[in-house]
Amino acid sequence: MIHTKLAAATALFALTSIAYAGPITIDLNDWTEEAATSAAGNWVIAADGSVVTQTINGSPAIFYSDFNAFGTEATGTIRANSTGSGGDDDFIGFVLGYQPGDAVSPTAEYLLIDWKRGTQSFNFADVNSEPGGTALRGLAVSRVTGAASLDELWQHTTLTAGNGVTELARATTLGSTGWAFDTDYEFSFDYGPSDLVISVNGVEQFNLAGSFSDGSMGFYNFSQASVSYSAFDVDEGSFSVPEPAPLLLLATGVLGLGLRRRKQTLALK
Ligand SMILES: [Ca+2]
Repeated sequence: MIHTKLAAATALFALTSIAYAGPITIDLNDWTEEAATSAAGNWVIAADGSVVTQTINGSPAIFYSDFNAFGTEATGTIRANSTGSGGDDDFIGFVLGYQPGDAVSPTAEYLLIDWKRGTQSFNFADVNSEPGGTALRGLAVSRVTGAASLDELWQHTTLTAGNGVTELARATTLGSTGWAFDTDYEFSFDYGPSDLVISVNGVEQFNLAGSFSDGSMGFYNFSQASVSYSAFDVDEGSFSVPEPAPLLLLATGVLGLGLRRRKQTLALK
């Protein structure tokens, strides 16, 4: 009996290892766009699937990956183009732990990494007559809960109970610094169930402990046209993640394995 279980567990473990090993090509054609309102984003993907450009100065829009972010170190680049931007100064960024439908889901929970070029007060007057407020210049990590409104995403706050945005931290050196036009910013995210480290151009900006959710990584845009995003590398992260449930049940009984590191190596197509 023991031998049978061991053989089954070994076979499963081998299959799992195979599933996550080796290079996987990122093709942005396999990613998915989503927003709470129609026509919020227009994501134009380059023919080779390596870059996507969001062209609309509009409501919050997300373009999310076909892989989960836990256990990975994912690197992506943002570039806000001056051409076609109208000289605007709004939000660009990423989401982590994003699940399909989260833009409108009352049970959504994901992380928002957004970066505002200029401080600005505004009232979207979109729902519940929520008050206007100020979006601060700089880079921050926030937790989005439920179907956050435009004013909540703008201000990083909760204005109507049951959903909202809670700012967790502002960046070490970019917390009150706006992004610049026509400049490549390489973001690296090392993400696990209780840890998040984010670097920008090799400088650590966040090192957070907490309780985080798995899901896609995604590109985020709020009221900023002509922004190009790329994701060209995903590798094994530093933080362990739980085994999938069926394997965990087998492995804890037979092999004593409770944790693993997800091995993913993805390369630019
Ligand atoms: Ca704008």
